[in-house]
Amino acid sequence: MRIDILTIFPDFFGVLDISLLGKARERGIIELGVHDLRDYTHDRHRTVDDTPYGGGAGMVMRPEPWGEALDATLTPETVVIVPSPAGVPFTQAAARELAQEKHLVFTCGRYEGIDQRVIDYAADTVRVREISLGDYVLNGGEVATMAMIEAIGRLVPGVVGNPESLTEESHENGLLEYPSYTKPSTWRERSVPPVLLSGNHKAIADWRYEQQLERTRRVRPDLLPDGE
Ligand code: 6GU
Repeated sequence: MRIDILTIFPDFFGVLDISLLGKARERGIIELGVHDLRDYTHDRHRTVDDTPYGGGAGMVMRPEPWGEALDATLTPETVVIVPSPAGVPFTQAAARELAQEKHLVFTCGRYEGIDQRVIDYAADTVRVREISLGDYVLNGGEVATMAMIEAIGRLVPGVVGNPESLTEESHENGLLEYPSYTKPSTWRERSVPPVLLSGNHKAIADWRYEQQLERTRRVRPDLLPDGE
């Protein structure tokens, strides 16, 4: 998979050199390009924003640098991801779908957003997804892009060594994860639930499923079908 990021804060993405994604890049599974939007400006001040037509607070990103940046980056196979609090909620299902794509381009907007014509222009030629991380506001798309790349990147085939570790997590079966324990079996007078030491695989699987249900009912009842 190839991922390109368009941003006015390219330094933000230095952390993608390390950890799991860094290894995937070294192994050639994921290719990453980070591009400074200001490289596509032509004025002395490298201007990327201006006041909104119709008035109102804040600044809007001008379309010209975005147009040139997209022209230099898009291919017919690209999916453009526009991080925005006004987008469709990001989910594990969305991450799974996007992990199958060949090329993702993240457009990190700042200020009050990007001139809408940029998004409409891109949507004329490629698939565009406006995606939100949740019901709160970030200053720009950079942190949201980082979160999405981490969620998507670890689902790209070959990135995580043991693919089974991906199927037992929160959200993969529609429920929150069961609690985990490791050695020692007693720590500060707290013991590990005895069933986990029993060697009875069926009993352990049943207990873990019950824990998933109990936790989901308690903290995320919205994830359960009605009546559970
Ligand atoms: Cl994707 N972007 C911004 N700027 N704010 C957000 C968001 C995205 N998701 C939640 N808040």
